[in-house]
Amino acid sequence: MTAPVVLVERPADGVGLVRINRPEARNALNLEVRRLIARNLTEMGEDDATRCIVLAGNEKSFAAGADIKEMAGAGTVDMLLRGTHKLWRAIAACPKPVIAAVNGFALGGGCELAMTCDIIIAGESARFGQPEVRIGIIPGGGGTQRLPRSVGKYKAMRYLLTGDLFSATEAFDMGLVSEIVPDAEVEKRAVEMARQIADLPPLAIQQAKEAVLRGMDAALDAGLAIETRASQILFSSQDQKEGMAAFIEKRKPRFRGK
Ligand code: CO8
Repeated sequence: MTAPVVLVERPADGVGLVRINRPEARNALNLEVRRLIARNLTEMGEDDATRCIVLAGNEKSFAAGADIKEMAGAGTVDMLLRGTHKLWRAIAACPKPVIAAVNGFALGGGCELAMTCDIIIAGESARFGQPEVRIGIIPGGGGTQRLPRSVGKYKAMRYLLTGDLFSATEAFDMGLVSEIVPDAEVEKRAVEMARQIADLPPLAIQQAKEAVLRGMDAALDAGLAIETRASQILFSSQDQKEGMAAFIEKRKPRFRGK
């Protein structure tokens, strides 16, 4: 029997782990992998017990891009019918925080997948890149939009137009990576941070994520209005009362997600 191409673990403490598992293809994202990632993130997004999600690959590769062998012979209509943009949208729409644990290659669709996540923890030898132009296409999972929004036009163009790969340190210096850790500790650190987030009041976490993402696509005034509303809404939550009471009473809060 062949191993599933995506593995799912639900460790205790509100953390869900989704692992891409195609080591023989450097974790290339074929349609099945993308469908399973989208389905699992959607399910975990709706599951009250899951408060933060870690998306990981293996020690050699987070994901080496879309599966080139699967699309080499495809025509425009085939690509239209595959409708992979809907899968990317479903992944990006997950309301819970998603942490990418990146070891090895995060290339093409793999780099784009990491960029749909909210936090990127990278191993020291991780390699990022959008090498699509080298095979006659351009990024199709948001790379031409999310990379410049994350690192600025001139750094983004430098990599999008040459296809050159860049290191974890370069990614960190450009603002694409949240934290670099030794390769062997990537997943451990991602799960540790996910647990830290899972312990916090989930409504506040979700509102924070939504305010950042919606605000990034808006003018400052509109973004500030989104933040103001989200922050005011939280004053109706039990967790706000509990969090502030616990601070005043000098005790640990017990958040219920309500
Ligand atoms: N797709 C399919 N198979 C792959 C892929 C891939 N992206 N990457 C690696 N593999 C396979 C190789 O073919 C090889 O298979 P086999 O053993 O059968 O020959 C196996 O994985 C191991 O690969 P390598 O021997 O090449 O391993 P190395 O460690 O020497 O190199 C690299 C690893 C650097 C990751 C190298 O494999 C590589 O350059 N891969 C391709 C990277 C790339 O170009 N990614 C971008 C793909 S396109 C994309 O993501 C955007 C799609 C947009 C779609 C638009 C929709 C509208």
